[in-house]
Amino acid sequence: MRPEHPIVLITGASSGFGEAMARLLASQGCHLALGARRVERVKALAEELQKAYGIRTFAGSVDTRHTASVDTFVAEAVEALGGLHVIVANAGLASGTFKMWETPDEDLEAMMRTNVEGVVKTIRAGLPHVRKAGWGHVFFIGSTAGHQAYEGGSVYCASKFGVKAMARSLRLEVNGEQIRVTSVDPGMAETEFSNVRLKDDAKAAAVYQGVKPLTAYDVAECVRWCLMLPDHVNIDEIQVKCTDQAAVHKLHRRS
Ligand code: NDP
Ligand code: 8X3
Repeated sequence: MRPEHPIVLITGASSGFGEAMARLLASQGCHLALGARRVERVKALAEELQKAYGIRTFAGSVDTRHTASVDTFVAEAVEALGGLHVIVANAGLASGTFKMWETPDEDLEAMMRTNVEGVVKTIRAGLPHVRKAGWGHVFFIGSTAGHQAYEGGSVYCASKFGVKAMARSLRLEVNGEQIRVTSVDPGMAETEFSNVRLKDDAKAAAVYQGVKPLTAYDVAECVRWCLMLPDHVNIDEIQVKCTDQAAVHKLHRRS
């Protein structure tokens, strides 16, 4: 049965989409488990939201590339909050814009280990608790890069095509249980994403030059909407782009 105040676990809650989802879902009365490597950020956010909305929160350090780190984070969150209903496997990144044959191992491993392996590890650790609750929702955060490949994006696109495949597989695997599975797949959104990818703040700002990109809150709103729909309604995939972006390569720049 749907709980009045679902317990939601979000990875990558220290910035961008994860932080925005935490803020929006807290305002809806959800209890929150927030994780990221920059633990001081998630702790401050959890404390702020607990005070503002009277919800229960847990904040912990997690590196989703590592099984032990994920397992500990999830176990501590479940213990602190008394269960788990919703998993948002959001932690992820792009690292560089390399042609495939130029991709350094470091960037290759960062993307595949976080965007693919980290998602498996997060859901693998959390799903038994969602099953135990008997009602739940798993969110994957994919990308338009999981629908359309582009130059300089071979590994990132591969990882996000992978996310789409995992969401589709999991939906088949939990069919018959009251567990909904949604992939939210955004186009360009202004977060720390481009700063991390390009490792240069001026170049990151130029990505959004003359465009009105999605905000993190636009993406968080997609998650909120899917979650709040009645139990018999499952949104499989949402591809959401800003109006200025008709396709990965088709951007209307005003200046
Ligand atoms: P941000 O860089 O703002 O946020 C990324 C989050 O992921 C941070 O909280 C970061 O926390 C966390 N993270 C990264 N690596 C790890 C790790 N190994 N373990 C735990 N947490 C990690 O970017 P966005 O909010 O934009 O990105 C969120 C998701 O959305 C990603 O999966 C991204 O691929 C996807 N996306 C982004 C789009 C965009 O244009 N912004 C469009 C489509 C999809 P910390 O560094 O503290 O660990
Ligand atoms: C992020 C969107 O177009 O930079 O997932 O790959 S894009």
